[in-house]
Amino acid sequence: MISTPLCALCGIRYPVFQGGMAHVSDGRLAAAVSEAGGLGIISAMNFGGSVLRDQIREARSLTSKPVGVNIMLQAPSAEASAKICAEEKVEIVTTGAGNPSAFMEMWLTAGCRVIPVVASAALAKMMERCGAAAVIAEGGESGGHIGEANTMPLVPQVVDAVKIPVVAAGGIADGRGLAAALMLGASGVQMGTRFLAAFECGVPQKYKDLVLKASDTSTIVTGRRLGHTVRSLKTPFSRRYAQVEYTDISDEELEAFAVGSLRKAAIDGDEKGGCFLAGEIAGMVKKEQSAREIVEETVREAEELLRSAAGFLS
Ligand code: TUI
Repeated sequence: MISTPLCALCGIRYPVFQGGMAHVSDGRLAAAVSEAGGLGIISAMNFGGSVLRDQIREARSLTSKPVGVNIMLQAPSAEASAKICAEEKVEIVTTGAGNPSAFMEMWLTAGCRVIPVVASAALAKMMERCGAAAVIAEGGESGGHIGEANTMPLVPQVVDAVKIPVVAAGGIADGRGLAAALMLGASGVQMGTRFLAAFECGVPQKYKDLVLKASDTSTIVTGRRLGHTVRSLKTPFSRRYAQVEYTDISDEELEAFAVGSLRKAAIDGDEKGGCFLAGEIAGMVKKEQSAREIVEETVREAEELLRSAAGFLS
C-alpha cells in the first residue's frame, strides 16, 4: 500500500490526482476518480458561474470523498470561479497558468486547501509562503499550457525548495511514472492525458481515438510566440499553426486562428479545426478504462516496482 503525506493532507487513499483539464474535467469524471481513491478535479474553465456550482454539487452527489476544482488563472472567469470555490468550501483548489496570491486569503479563510501548479522553484517557494498546502510541479511534457522546465529536473528542484508536499505532473501515465516521481521526492502525481481515455470522461469519441492511436512523437508545442505555449496532438490545426507561427503573420491573425480551437476539440471533436491538448505520454494510453481501473492499476504497478527496486542493490 502506497501512502504519502499527500494522502492525509487531501483525505485521499492514493496519491494520484486527475488534472483539471479545460473543457474536459467535469463533476462526473472528478467524482469517479475521487470515488476510486484518487483526487478528482473539476476544471472551472468549462463553466461560467452557476454551472461551476452545479458541477461541484453534481460531484458531491456522486461521492462523499473530497473533490477539487482547478482554476485557470488567465481565464476571464477566474475571479468568479475563485469566489464560488470559497462559497462552496471546495476541499482542494488547484490553480494553473499564473500566480494565485490574490485569492489565497479568501480560500484559506473558507477552509480550502490550495495546491497551485508551479513551473519553477521560485514560484513554489512563494506559494509556500502564501499558505499553499502543497504544490504541483508540472513539467513541459504535459498537455495544455506549459512552462519552460521539464518534469525530471523540475520536480527534485521544487522538492529541495519547499517543505510542503510536491505533486509531480507532466509525462506521467502509469505506475512507472508514479514510482519514479516518488523517487524524485514527490509525494504523488497528477495525470491528465491518461484520464482522457476514462469511460467517465465525456469528450467526443474522436478525441479519445486520437489519444489511443497516438505514438511517442504525436504531440507538438505551439503558441510560444504569443506567450500561450501549449502542447497538443499533431492534427491539421496544430501542424498549420506551427507552419505559420514564425512567418510574417500578424499577432492578431495568429490569435484569431486559434480562437475557439480548444472548444472545437473537446466539445465538437472537430479534427480539422480543434486543438486537442494532450501530453507527451499520449502514446502510452492504449485502451479505454474506468477511472477506478486507471487509479488502481497505476498504484498497483508502482507498488510492485517499488517492492522489486531493492533488487538493484547488491
Ligand atoms: O494551466 C495548465 N494547463 C492548461 S490551462 C489550459 S486552458 C488554455 N486556454 C487558452 C490558451 C491556453 C490554454 C490548457 N492547459 N497547466 C498548469 C500550468 N501552470 N502549467 C504551467 C503553469 C504555470 C506557468 C507559469 C504556472 C505558473 C507560472 O508562473 C507564472 C508567474 O506569474 O510566475
